[in-house]
Amino acid sequence: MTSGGARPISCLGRTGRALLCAGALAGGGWAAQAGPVQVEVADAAGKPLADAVVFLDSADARKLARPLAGVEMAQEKRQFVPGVLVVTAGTEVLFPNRDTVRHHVYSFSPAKKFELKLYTGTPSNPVLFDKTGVVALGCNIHDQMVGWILVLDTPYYARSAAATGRVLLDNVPPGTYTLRTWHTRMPVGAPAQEQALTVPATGTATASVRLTGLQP
Ligand SMILES: [Cu+2]
Repeated sequence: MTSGGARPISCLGRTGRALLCAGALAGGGWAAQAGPVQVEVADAAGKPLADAVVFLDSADARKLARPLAGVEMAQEKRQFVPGVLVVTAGTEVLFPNRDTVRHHVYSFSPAKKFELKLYTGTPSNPVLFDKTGVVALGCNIHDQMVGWILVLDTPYYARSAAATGRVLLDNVPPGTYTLRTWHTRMPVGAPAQEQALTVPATGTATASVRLTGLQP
């Protein structure tokens, strides 16, 4: 099961040692060896797919994830901006309304159920996203408004580029990860598609993802 004999593996073993290792990583440790991960995302037909969110999960990654600061999901011209927001668990998000009409933002998603009743301006209380998962946003007044917040438990995530479907994740420490990919065109409630990924101590890790079951 183990690979890359030269690579420090103390982090990958028993949980009792994992904390120590996360500390070493944060302090520089073998983070210096962290390398790039390149992922190509395509649809079932092999066509490059933009705007997929690719993220790397592992026990060590979870320990390094921190809440983000100053994050907003605005409403402009009766749309959520950005349409897709990626945050780490524990992040508080403000929902400023930059339109002159009132919005009434809600989510019924298991990862976060909440409601911001009819408002203009910025509600003073941010909404805390403390559970991982996909949060689908809607507005009670404007049925066409749809937004997404993807709540992750890892600092390693990025979005696939237009035209190429490529994702580059920098400074990923060596180790074994679960590479997960999510897209708004996946059926609502579907889990992110997953595959294993090993990041070697040196060189670039590469992976290709084919997302199946996408909606038009
Ligand atoms: Cu609205």
